[in-house]
Amino acid sequence: MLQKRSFLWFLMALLCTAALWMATPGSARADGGARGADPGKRPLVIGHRGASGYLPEHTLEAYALAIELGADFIEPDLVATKDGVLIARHEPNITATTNVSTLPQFADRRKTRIVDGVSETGWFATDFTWAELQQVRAVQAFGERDQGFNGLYRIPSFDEVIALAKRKSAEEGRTIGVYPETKHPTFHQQLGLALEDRLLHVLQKHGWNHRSAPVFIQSFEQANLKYLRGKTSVRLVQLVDADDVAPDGSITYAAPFDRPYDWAVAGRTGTFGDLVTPAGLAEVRTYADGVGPWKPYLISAACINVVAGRCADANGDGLVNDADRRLLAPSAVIANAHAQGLFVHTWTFRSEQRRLASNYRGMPANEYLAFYEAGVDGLFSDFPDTAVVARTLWLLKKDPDAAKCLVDGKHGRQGSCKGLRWLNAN
Ligand SMILES: [Ca+2]
Repeated sequence: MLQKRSFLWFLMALLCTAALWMATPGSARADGGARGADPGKRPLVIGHRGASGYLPEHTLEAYALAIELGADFIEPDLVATKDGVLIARHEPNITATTNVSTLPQFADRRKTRIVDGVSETGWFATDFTWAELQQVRAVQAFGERDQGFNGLYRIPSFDEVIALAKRKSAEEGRTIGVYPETKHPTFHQQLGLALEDRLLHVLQKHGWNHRSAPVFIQSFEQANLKYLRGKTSVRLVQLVDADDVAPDGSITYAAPFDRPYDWAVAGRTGTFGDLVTPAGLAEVRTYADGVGPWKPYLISAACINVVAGRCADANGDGLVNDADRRLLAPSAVIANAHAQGLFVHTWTFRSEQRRLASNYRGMPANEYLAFYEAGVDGLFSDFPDTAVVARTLWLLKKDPDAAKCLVDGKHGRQGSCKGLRWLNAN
């Protein structure tokens, strides 16, 4: 997978594989077609904030590692600096993901701001210039993950993330795409730092502002996607959030995770859940190409033991978490989205034991297998290596010929398959 090959060689292999695919009426093609909006495609593995399970999120190093581990796309969340540069951060508030609170030169930048109706105190990207942010270094935001890389890597711009994707594409001999998210579009618009045109400007600079570019633009808000639809043909994805999952596995809603924030501002009622009903999906289809529901919308899990209306420790480890839940049957959301011609990319896959429902028996690969089997077209993972291995296992289960490719390498599939690289090539 990490071996290099020339672009020409890659192109020829791609054409041969495509030709064989078209000519083969076998199970693999039928399986691909069954997934609706993306016929013939394998599910995409999207490196969520890079390989953020291993390295501090939203750094060039985390993105590069995700690519080395086999991710098809890397995911930069975008916020704006004071001087309008789009940078990769999960939030305008950079306190939890950087060392900014420890830098004396920026002590006076600590502020309280309202983000989507919620008061937050900390250091905000919108109070720093791009040049100033070069003094800041990223840290691992998850306490249970390796803190040994804290303070080493800087914050990249979106421009640099695309440049990395292009550079690594050439090195790897495969196309690596970017999956930017407009973070808190209304917040940025209210500050005069609207993200949308800036995002398109950077894509345009790199020649990636067109339909077939390896780009998806995602947002939890709706109005900015509708605006973007009028200005670009790049594929757009409506994200669908929620607050939590009740003990019975039903999805719960509480501000600010109850509805898109632009709905709240405009006085539109309803919840995120409305967007994944058949009527909601039909609305999404008018401006977007895909939908990105939180994974419990697709397969939820209920508490095994409920005491006084709350989840109880079912596995006896003294903790109450996802390991104390049992999976419910998959919902109809994927089928309903595919019926509308929308693809489905879901999130977020994480390997820690406490995040895995009991059915997965402590094996992260089992969770990926469940969602691939349910028909997702892609998923966001903090651990893209596991997502890629699980995809190979899934392909082996679905297509008996895939095993020949795995074992025989270039001799399998009439000389067209290249072992694991064939299995994982999109
Ligand atoms: Ca437990």
